[in-house]
Amino acid sequence: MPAQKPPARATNPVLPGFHPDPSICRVGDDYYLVCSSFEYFPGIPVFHSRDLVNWRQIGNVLDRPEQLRLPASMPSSGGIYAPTLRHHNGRFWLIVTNCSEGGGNLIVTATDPAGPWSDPIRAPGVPGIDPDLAWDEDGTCWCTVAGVSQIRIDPSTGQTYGTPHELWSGAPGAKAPEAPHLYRIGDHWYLLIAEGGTERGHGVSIARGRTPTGPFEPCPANPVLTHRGTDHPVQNTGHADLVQGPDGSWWMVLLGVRPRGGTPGWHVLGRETFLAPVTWEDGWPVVGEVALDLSTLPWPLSPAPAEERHDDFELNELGPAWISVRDRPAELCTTEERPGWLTLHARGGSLDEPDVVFAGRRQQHHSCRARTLVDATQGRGGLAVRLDERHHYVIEAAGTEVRVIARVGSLRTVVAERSVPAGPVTLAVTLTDPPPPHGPCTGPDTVCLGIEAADGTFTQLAALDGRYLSTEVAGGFTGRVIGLYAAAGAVHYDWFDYEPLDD
Ligand code: 6LW
Repeated sequence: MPAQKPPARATNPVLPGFHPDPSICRVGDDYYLVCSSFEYFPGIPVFHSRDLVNWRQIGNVLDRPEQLRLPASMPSSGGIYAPTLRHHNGRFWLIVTNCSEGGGNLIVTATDPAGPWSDPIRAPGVPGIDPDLAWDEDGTCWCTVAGVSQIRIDPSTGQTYGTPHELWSGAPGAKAPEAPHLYRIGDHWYLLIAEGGTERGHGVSIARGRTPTGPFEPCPANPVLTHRGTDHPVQNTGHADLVQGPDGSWWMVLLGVRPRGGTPGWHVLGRETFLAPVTWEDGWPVVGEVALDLSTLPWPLSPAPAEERHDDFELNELGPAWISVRDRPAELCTTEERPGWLTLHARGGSLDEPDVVFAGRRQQHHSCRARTLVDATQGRGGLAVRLDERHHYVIEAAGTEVRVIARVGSLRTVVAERSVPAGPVTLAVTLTDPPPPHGPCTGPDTVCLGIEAADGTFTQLAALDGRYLSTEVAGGFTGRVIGLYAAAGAVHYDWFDYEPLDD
């Protein structure tokens, strides 16, 4: 890895914000990583890095409607779960479960991970979620799934052979043995799994055997990684994948969360991707600290890639970080109708509907500000902090009226209303630490929603407790996404700006 100018940051999480279930592979000096995307379209973000710390999104695997159709009825946290990315025989292979109706396990391939990826090959004989692909020395491919069981597969056709074979399910009695990955390392085959559930009990365990089909002997030090019952600032650590660097070093990517506030601790950015060093002792991996500060890594880091934080909507297409709920029909979400503006046409009645026309980006910093200039003279829409269709705060414009609406579970309330002059208005949301004093009941953050005058003066209309937009309250597998939507008519956005205030 050549020396380059110092990076802007060397910190965990290496992919902050809603980036769960990381799967990684390396080709030469290049690492590629993918994550789950659930109800969002395009699906499965793909990242590239040379140093495992600075990642740049190079595309999305499922970015064509023919590859991913999520039904209108699908609730949040359905859809695309837990991909595995591998490189074999000069191609990238990705297997993933579409947990929505009519979905199932799918395989796609590409020669360039930036795309295009093939149309999906269905693999109906794969017996569960969290599928993994691993190739034996003779080219036989094994697909291993949560549970943990395994079946032989031809990944080029999706055809499976024989009946599923139980492998090893982690600690006796531990819940949710899942996220298996199978590797040939030295003289052994290693079966890495997550167990204990994706909440505070999450952990990573490993077993080894002489063949890819077992039998598997558990590592005496299992779980090789867990933060359960600790004060570590990163919790829920699990769902991991291993990778070896070109220098022979080993690394683990894993998911974790950063709970904030009083008890029980609320995480609002979803499950994020972290990096940990791995060493080997007696043929078993030893996972190092999941450190927030990665500046002691043993190699020169790449410069941090420029991030998409301001969008003037001057291009025909939205960049790869933009995600929509369920789908993004070109006629409902376009930068071509009014050049230099993003136009959204409403389909459902509000952000409470699973088929809302929405485009946003992941909230990646605990403290941040998002703003947009909206023209809602022909419709109703605005700026949202969205966890799911039942948990979101919005500041919405319609003609000369601006309203703040809070949706929390089955409650929906207009929190504030204000008249504004006719014409475009700047809507703003600022997310910050809750004001002191802090105690056991303090929430994770405060969400301030308001309008900004032409001279930059901010008028706050509401300050809401962020706990109601946390996974501990809402449930599910995603994290906050901040974005734009249309609830009625046509709504035009001149620009969108996302600005980190800390981290
Ligand atoms: C995924 C499972 C998990 O299928 O959560 O944390 C599920 N791990 O492996 C959804 O991401």
